[in-house]
Amino acid sequence: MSTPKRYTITAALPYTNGPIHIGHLAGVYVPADIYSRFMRITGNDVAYICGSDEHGAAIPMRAKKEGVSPQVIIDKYHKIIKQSFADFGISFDNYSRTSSAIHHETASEFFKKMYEDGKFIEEVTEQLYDDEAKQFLADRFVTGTCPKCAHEEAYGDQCEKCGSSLNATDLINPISTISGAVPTLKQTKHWFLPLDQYEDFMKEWVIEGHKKDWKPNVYGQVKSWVDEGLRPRAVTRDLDWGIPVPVDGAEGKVLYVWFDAPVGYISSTKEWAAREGKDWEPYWKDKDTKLVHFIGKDNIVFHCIIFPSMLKAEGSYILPENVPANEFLNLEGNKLSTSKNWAVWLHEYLEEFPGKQDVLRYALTANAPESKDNDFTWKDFQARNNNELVAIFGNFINRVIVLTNKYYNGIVPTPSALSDVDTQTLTELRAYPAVIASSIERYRFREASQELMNVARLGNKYLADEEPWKLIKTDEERTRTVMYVALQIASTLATLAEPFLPFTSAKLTTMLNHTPIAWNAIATEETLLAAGHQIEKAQLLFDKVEDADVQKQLDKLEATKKANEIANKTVEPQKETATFDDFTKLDLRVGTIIEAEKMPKAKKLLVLKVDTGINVRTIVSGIAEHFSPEEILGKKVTVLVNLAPRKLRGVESEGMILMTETPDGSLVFVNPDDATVTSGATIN
Ligand code: B3M
Ligand code: ZN
Repeated sequence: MSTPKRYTITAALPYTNGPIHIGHLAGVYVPADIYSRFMRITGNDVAYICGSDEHGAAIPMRAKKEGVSPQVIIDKYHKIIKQSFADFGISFDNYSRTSSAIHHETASEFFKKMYEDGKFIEEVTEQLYDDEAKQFLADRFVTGTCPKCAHEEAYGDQCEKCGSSLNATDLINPISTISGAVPTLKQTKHWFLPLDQYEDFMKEWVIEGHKKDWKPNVYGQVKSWVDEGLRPRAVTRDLDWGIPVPVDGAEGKVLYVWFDAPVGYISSTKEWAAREGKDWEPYWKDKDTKLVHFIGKDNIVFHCIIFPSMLKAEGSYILPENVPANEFLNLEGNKLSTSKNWAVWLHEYLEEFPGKQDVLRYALTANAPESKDNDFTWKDFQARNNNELVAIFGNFINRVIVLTNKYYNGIVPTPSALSDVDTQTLTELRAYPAVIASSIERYRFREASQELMNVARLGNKYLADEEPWKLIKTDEERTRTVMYVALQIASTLATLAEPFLPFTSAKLTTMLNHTPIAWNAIATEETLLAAGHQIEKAQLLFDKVEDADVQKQLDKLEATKKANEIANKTVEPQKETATFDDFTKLDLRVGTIIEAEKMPKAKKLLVLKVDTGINVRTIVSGIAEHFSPEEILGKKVTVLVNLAPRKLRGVESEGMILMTETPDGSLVFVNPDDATVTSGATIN
């Protein structure tokens, strides 16, 4: 067993401007939780740290939109997010919040230390200003075209498409997200972190120092930015929501959210250590501590360049050992989006799939966007559950527990001499802790989850080959040995599953009625589950996800898509001005459809007989894909009766029936909603 180490493991602080969804779990929190749980159960000293990120523009923007204070927003979503993490077994040692006093104090001290050590450049520069809103524009208060990748919705501090860190004045064609106005330039003082002075540090620490052990998607991104040349970054803002800048001459200014938020990891550690009666400093200052940041790819620049430069500048902190950022998860082929409600929200998932936290943890891990963006589909979710968790893992465990209760009243049987197959199977079993550990230690959680499933496959195959349910009829002694070996595999699964499937591991531990063998002992311990031990009755670990469950989710997303179409429907611009004379030329009447039939060989056309009050006339209308002839008989409609007649597929059409359409493109008649109006009534 390797020498125990101290790990400070952080997971990106979620903004409290909305709930969290499957993308957050897949990208950051499940991998970080697997890593933290694994490090804990293999004997290391772990601080798994997180908290709510409660400053930044997104929060006051949402508060203004909802007509409440930012405090109302952060209190609401801090509570929802914290509960979601707990519901999914995300085992933080501490989940704090950056609105806390200990964080304001820690972030202020951090800034002041750097300020007093002369690590900032104090400069008056021209910044974007919204003359209507009377506010400087930075971060999400301004969008424009990214100068690096031409993404048209880049923010003032970062482009989410290419991840580049930006100054608001870099944006091409900036627009205020407050008023929509084109910003002007106005002078203001800020304190800048001179990142250009940290290029050599970055080259030595990352470009040379982490070439081999950082994930290619992370290393490559950092190298490209360092190669491009680093520029000073303002670490203060002209805002009223955030941590006041703790130096003279900074009235009305707050710390930039990406200066204060990473320091939130430190303040959350301090809060935890105080509660646990520990010293926090070794977790952030002892050179033997391993600091690992779990983030999404859009946070790479902040965790690999800006925050490490701050730590280096402050001078007393360790630097991250690794930043295993994941790429993005998409949902059914589209980018996850809070604003478009295109997401599977964790709190809603649990309402619709109660007790299936581990199923989602497993499906998201098995399909995690570790090296490229990946797509979550409900079909894959169903397959992972039904074909792997139910059919392999659950089936194996259920057979072992049921048969042990049936044959031996739940007592682990005493084996006779092991056969070659038994020995081979147990040898394979004992190799898995090291195999899975190796994948986890290299941040390959997809691979690790499949190795875990291979342990269940090993057990399933062993039982299927040995068929104890038949053997019991002819060879009781051999059956005892087979069931003993199967129970060793089941016990090992309880241990190895814990980081991935904590709820399942707990259920299995209850069924086996024993503390699972320690991860590091499986390879060498002679007995994993002792003969004579009493296990409990079987309980189902997993049940099937039905097609109807999947369809319900797909229908929900379809409804979201339609709602977005309605919300985003662009309204046709007004036509050029018509005079009153132009209007009086149009003769609009109420008409009644008295006959209707399909136009032969023309799928879009219906031939109608319409009583216009003046006469009954034929009108050909392109509504056959929206209405059947039967359903429109007797309908009162609006008719333009003096439109010049024209032949359509050989049929003379004398007029036009006025229609409009719904956001999803269905046609609707424009008709009088008063039944007493008669055909021929003029419409003015
Ligand atoms: N609040 C999460 C995000 O960018 C951001 C992480 C902060 S970690 C210090 O979505
Ligand atoms: Zn860009």
